[in-house]
Amino acid sequence: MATETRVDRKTSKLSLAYILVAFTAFGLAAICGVLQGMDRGGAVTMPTWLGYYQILTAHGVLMGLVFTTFFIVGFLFAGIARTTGGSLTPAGARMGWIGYWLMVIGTAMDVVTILTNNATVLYTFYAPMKASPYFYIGATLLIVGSWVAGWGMFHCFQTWRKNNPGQRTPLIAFTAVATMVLWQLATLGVAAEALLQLIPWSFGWVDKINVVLSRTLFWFFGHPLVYFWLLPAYICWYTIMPKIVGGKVFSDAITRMVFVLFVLISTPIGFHHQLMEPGISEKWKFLHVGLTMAIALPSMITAFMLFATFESVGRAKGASGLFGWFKKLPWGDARFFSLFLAMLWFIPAGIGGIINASNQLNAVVHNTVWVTGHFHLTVGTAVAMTFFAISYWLIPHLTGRKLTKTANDIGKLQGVLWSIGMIFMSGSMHILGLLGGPRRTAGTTYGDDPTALSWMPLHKLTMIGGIILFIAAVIQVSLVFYLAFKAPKGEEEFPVGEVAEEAQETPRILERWKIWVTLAVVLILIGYGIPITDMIQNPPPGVEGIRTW
Ligand code: HAS
Ligand code: CU
Repeated sequence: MATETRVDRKTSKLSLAYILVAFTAFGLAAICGVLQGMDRGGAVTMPTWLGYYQILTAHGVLMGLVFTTFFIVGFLFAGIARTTGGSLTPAGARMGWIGYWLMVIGTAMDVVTILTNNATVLYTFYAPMKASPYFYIGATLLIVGSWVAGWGMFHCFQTWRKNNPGQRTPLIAFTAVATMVLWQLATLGVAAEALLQLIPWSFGWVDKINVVLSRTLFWFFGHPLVYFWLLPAYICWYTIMPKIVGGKVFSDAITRMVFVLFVLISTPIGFHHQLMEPGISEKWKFLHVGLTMAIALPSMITAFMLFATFESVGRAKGASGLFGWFKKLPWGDARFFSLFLAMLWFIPAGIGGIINASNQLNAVVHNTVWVTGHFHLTVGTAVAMTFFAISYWLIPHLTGRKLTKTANDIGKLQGVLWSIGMIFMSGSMHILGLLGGPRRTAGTTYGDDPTALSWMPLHKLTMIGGIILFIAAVIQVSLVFYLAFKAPKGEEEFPVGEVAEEAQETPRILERWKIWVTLAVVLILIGYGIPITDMIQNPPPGVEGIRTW
C-alpha cells in the first residue's frame, strides 16, 4: 500500500501556529468562565478592579470568536493540504500567514481593550453600549484576517481543480471551501456594522446610532457564525470519523449536498435572535423562522448519516440485531470516544435550538439562562469536544509525534469530565431559564427577591459544573502543549475516510460554486433586502453611546 499523504512541514507550521493560539485563548477564556460561575454561585466576589461583565466579555470573545476561528482556520488548512497532495500552493500559504498575523493583531487589540476595561460590551457588542474604537477595529482585523486565510484556501482548491480537470474534488477540501464560503457571506453583515456604524460612532465622527439596524447586521453574521463553528465539526464527523471507526464515508453526494444546504440557508435566518425585538415586522420574522426550521434538516440528515456509518461498520464487523453495532465501535480510542460524546450531546443541543426557534416558545426562553445552556451544549460541547478529539491526532501529526497510550487515556478522561461538567452546568442553566432566570446578569438574587433566592441551588449546580469544566480545560490545554512539544517522536496519521462504493456518481452540479453562491445571495436578498432597506429609510430615533460599566 502506498504510504499515506502527510501534511508537509511548511503547512504543519502554519496550522500549528493557528492551533496554539486557539488553545491559549481557550485556556484564558476557561479561567474567566470558572470565575463567572463562582461569582454567580456566590462563592467569590469580583474585586473592584475586575468587573463581572468585563470577564464575561473576555470569556465570550476568547471562546466564541478567537478559539473557534483560529482552530478552524488551522484545521482547514491542514485538511486541504492533506487531501490535495500534502502541501498548500505558495500563494495559499502566504495568504495563510498574512491572515494569521492580521488575526493575531486583531485579537491583541481586543484583549487589551477588554483588560483595560474599555470594551465591556460582551461578545455580541450590542449598541448603544459603546466600546473603544480599537475594540471594533480589532474584531474587524480578526475577521479580515480570516478572509485572507479563506482566499488562500480557495486558491489551493482552484489550483487543484485546474491541475486535475474533470476529477471530483477531494471531499475534505470541498467541505473546507464550503465552510469558508459560508463565512465570507456571513461576515459581510458584521463588517458592514463595524465599518459603517460602530467605528465612525465610537470615534465620535457621528453622534448617534441606528440600534435596530446594528443588531440586525450583527445577527446577519451572528447566526451563520454558529454554522461556521459547526461545519468543521461536521467535516470531522462525515469524512474523518469513518476512517477512525474502520468504515467508509457513507455517501459523497449527500455529504456535499448537506454542506451546500448550509451555504444556502444559514444566513437569511438571523431574525430568530430578534423575535422579541420591536422594529421588525412579523412577516419577516415568520420567513426567518420557516427557514430556520429548514436549516435543521441538513442536521437531521447528518444524524441519519452518522447512524448509517456506525451501522455499516458494525455489520461489517459481524454485529447483529438493532443495536449490535454499538459494541463494535472503538471505545478505547480517545479520537473516537470524545467525538462520539460530542455527537451524542448534539442531540439535546439541536432539540433546544428548535425550541428556541419556535416563536411562542422563544417568548419563554429568550434572554434567560436557557439560551446560555443551549449554546454551551452546541458550540461548547458538540463543537468544542470535536475540536478536542481532532487535537489528539492532528497536533502530533503536525509535529511528528505520537499520541501515547497515557495521553490517549487522559484524553478520554477529559471527555468524561467535560460531559459531567456540562450535565451540571448546562442542565441547571436550562432549568433556571425555564423558571425565568435572566442571562447576562452579575447578580443572581435581584435584591433578595424570594423567587430569585429559591433558584440559588441551581446556581450552585452551575458553579459545580463550571469547576469540573475548568479542571477538564486545564487537562485539555496541558495535553495540547504536551502533544505539540513533549510527546515522543513518531507518526500519527491524519485519518481520511474513503468513500463507500456508491450506487450513482455524485451529481456534478454540487461542485458548481457559482450557482450556489448566486442562489445564497438571492436568498439573503429575499430574507434581508426589504427589512434592512426599511430600517435605513425609516430609522428609529438615533441613540447616543452609553458606558454601562
Ligand atoms: Fe442556536 C441561540 C436556534 C444550532 C449556537 N445558538 C444560540 C446562541 C448561540 C447558538 C451561541 O431560533 C446564543 C446567541 C446569543 O448570545 O444570544 N440553534 C437554533 C437551531 C439550531 C441551532 C434551530 N446554535 C446551534 C448550533 C450552535 C448554536 C449548531 C453552535 C455551534 N439558537 C437558536 C435560536 C436562538 C439560538 C432561535 C436564539 C435564542 C434567543 O432567544 O436568544 C439547529 O441548527 C439545530 C439542529 C440540530 C439537530 C440535531 C441533529 C443531531 C445530530 C447528532 C446525531 C448523533 C449521533 C450519535 C448519530 C436537528 C447531527 C448518537 C448515537 C447514539 C447511540 C444515540
Ligand atoms: Cu441562530
